Amino acid sequence: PQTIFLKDYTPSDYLISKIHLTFDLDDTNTQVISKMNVSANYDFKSLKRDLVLNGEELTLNKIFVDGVELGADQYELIEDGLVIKEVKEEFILEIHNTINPLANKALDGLYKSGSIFCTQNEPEGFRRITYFIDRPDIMAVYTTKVIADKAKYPVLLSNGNPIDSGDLEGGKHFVEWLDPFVKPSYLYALVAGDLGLVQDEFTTMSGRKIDLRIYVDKGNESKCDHAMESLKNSMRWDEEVYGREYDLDIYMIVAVDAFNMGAMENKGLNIFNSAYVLADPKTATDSNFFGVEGVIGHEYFHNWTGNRITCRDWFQLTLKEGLTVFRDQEFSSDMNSRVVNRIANIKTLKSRQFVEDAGPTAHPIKPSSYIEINNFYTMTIYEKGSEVIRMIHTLLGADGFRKGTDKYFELFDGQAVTTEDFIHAMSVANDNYDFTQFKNWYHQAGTPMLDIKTSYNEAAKEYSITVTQSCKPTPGQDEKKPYHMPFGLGLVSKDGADFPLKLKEVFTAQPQIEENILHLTQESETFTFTGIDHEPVPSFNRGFSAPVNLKSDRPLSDFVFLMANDNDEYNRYESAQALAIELMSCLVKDAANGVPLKLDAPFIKAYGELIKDESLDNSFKALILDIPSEGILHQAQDVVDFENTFKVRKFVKETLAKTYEQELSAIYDSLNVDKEYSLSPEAMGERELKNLVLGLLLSTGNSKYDDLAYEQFVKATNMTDEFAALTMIIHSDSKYADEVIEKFFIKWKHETLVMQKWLTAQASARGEKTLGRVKELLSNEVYDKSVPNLVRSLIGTFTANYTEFHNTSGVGYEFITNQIIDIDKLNPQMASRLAGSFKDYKRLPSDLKALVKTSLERILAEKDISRNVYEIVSKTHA
Ligand code: B3K
Ligand code: ZN
Repeated sequence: PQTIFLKDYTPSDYLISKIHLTFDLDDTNTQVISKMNVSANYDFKSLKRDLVLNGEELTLNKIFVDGVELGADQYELIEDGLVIKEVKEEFILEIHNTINPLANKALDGLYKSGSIFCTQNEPEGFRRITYFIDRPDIMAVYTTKVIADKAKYPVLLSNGNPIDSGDLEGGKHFVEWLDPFVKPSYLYALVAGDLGLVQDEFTTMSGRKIDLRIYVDKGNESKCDHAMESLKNSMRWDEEVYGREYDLDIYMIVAVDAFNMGAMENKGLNIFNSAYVLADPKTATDSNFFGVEGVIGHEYFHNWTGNRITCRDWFQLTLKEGLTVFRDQEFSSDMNSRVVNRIANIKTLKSRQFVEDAGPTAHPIKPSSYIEINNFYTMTIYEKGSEVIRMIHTLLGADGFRKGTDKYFELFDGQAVTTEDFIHAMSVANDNYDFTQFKNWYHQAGTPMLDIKTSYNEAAKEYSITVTQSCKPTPGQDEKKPYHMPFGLGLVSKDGADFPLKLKEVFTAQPQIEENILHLTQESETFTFTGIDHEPVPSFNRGFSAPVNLKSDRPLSDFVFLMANDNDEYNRYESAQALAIELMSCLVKDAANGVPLKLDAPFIKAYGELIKDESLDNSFKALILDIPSEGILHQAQDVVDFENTFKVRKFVKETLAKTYEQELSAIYDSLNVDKEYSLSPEAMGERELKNLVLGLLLSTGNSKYDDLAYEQFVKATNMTDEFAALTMIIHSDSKYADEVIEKFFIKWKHETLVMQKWLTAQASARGEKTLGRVKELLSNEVYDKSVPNLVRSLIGTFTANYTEFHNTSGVGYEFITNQIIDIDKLNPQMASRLAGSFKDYKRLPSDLKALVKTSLERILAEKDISRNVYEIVSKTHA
């Protein structure tokens, strides 16, 4: 397979300014007619006269140029497209082709999800619908006429506004849509089905009424309230915070079950994975509700950051994704508890993006090459991309950032641009702020490490910190230049107050400190603060102002102090985590060396203080009491020790739970009261803490808590409590496990989103029988390997079940290898995500490494593996 390089980018020779599409829909034989206005992009004399169009999985029927049909010598079908020979400077190109939506299991282009026709065209799906210059810098006005059987497909949708409709012979009907805004092909969408509709209205800041529509499978209409509420909140928020008003008269969302990712921001016609639309208390957990709000917001915010201004090429993906994730995170923070949301976002970043940045597929947020662009919809492009935008926000301040986005919309509306253009707008709107060094974040991969040394000079009342930054080599990048980053700092006095920060000397033109944020720019630099009358406890990287790892010479007692006293709530959480990681990492070594495990007494005490602290918000308390995950602990290990990490985590939970059994039990009882269900942050916090506490109680091994969990399962009136109990009962291997698996199945087998949870709970259970169970579930009536959500729930979950996937017998690897090969034949994007689960290859103990090597080589030896899987597996193997 071929590698594509950013440095090879050149603008297209030809442009397409207008396109009219006609679809006559049929399961296996859909007729597509595309009529396009094509013109030279440059001085025609200098151009090659062959027009090259992309096209995949298409059957070509006819081609017309300015109304005249082309003969066989006037065009050529090539491997991935079509060449029209000897074209004119300007002409109308009409192409007739046929596609087979039912056979499309890659879920890219036009396909069927159950009985619904739908599309997914980002990044390169449009070429599976018709021949086109399928790249985001070709922006056109689209008109679509959809024709289909009226009884089977009463609802026919495309982008923009409906302009015509009517009945046709043979029981068919049509609707014609016009989207007045220019857009790239990846934002094109079409939907046809017999769908239920939920409607509402939003009045914009200029007083326009927008028709809001959510289309779902009939019967699911009652599950759309939260999505609709979230949509209206998003629209209002983007007006208030960014001054952005919605532009079309109608905004549609369609929910489908078979979808490769969360959702898609097609202009005026978002298509969503049903998991991010449908939610009611009986079937969705609190975290599902959060997910709906976040994804609805994300797709809505794309209308300005992504659609009105799009990417010039796919190397710029973070231009729209990093920025839009930042916007959706801020939206969620404004709708819910800011600190809880921030902690959740950082948890995702650390547990998933940091791992990516340290592994075989590490890449900068602006990559310089790819084999398959679908492999670059990553945690790095999205989540690290968002942290980079957040740093710009921190550097410029909220007002400066808003000036920057205003400038960005002013300069680039209606265009396909680059990350440089974005930075340019930010800079010119802020007195030409110098981002030269900051741009290293865009082209360097890897998570920077800050090594911090501190010293206190009592006589001079001065406190110094020396920060040395480094970043390990990543594939293709041996040397890294220092980053410019904002570094939140607090110097906490013994009574818990912050010392005012006053720098002794200022040595650069750029201010080095603003609002307790230091500007780090050098490989190593020392900051000295004056007027510090006793030795403070430093609180580093407050608010997680820079996405980095930290190492310092501070004693563990500092963490204990900060857990209780830091004025930065995020760092209270972070200190608890850091302390636990430190101690648990030592315990993992002890376990490996056969040393009996013993938990540090000051830690046990500090943890108890948190349990007893009634001033803490329940959600925050649940987060801070949740000890670091196995995945986080693995990051601190040179060679990953799956068994002992699992064992230590279990030991720590058990020790803490046994020590504080009474207090925990009291918390459970106080929260386990009959109350009317509510989605308020308080009510969600209560459920979260209650379920965390139940998990701790179960780890004591006392069978009375098995009964308690069972009681919660049986009595639960909402999915949060029901699913939490189900999972804990299965995971603690309680005597009720088989019974709850069966009961839950019988109760919910007709709700696919709930069955996804059921699969997840089983595939994440520890113990050797899990793999057998997972294999059995492959043939369960609710499982279907062509539906990505089901594959993620069963197979994807198993790959994150560390002890079973990495079982030393190799059976876990063998199973996943077979699944990757099998699923790749249907859905390469799904298969390549699964292939990512071998990312720890280089850090595995030698016996496991040998097994993974065999697996990787077996996949590479398969004939016809997709580019998607090839890229991930070959990079992992390299
Ligand atoms: N832009 C889409 C992602 C498309 C992924 C294609 N493999 C969803 C989003 O980020 O909003
Ligand atoms: Zn996005």
